[in-house]
Amino acid sequence: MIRLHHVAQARSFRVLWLLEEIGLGCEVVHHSFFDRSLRDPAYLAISPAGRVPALEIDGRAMFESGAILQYLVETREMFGPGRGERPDWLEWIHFAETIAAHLANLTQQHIVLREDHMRSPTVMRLEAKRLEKTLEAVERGLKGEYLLASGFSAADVAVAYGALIGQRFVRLDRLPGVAAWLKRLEARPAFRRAIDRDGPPQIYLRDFYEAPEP
Ligand SMILES: N[C@@H](CCC(=O)N[C@@H](CS)C(=O)NCC(=O)O)C(=O)O
Repeated sequence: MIRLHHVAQARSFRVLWLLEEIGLGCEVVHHSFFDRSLRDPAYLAISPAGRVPALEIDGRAMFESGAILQYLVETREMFGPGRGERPDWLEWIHFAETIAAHLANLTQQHIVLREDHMRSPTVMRLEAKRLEKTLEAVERGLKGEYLLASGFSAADVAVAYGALIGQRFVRLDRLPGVAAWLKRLEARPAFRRAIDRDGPPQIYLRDFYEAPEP
């Protein structure tokens, strides 16, 4: 049995979604950021920094969402790059974490730091701008309907998580290509199934987090 360790709205959604696309059944173990379960020694044995995702599969456990996506694509031979596209595919799989670094900073600023005196409006504005730049790169990089000319791939899964959460910090009005791509991906039956299994929201409770004016 494949077992995914997951927190609703976290990067583990990438793995949940790709497993649904491939059609691999899995048990989802729902964790919370607030109950210390990710710091339990048993969990640290499979995810050494206590992060999600972790995936128990093929007799071992794996951490790092990009590595897990790549492993699933390579072992199940689905949703990889087309001929000649491997460099682009790898770039996008890893660029997903460039986007996610800004999401993590914005999440910390707007959500994790609860008191106003702990937050920096400058960092909030700067990180929202830097996130927007990464999404502009996606806007320019789209090749028709998806990131790769050959069609839907795990690269869309990896990067779309960034746009999905990123739209809570950056308005997509100026990024019509990204907005249309996201809509197209959200209409996929596997995406809908993954959303149904995601669990109640526990990180992002607002539709939009505005950076304070200077
Ligand atoms: N690069 C890692 C990042 C994993 C990560 O930081 N996940 C966050 C959720 S999006 C987490 O588990 N945070 C819990 C914590 O920092 O304690 C990946 O893509 O798997």
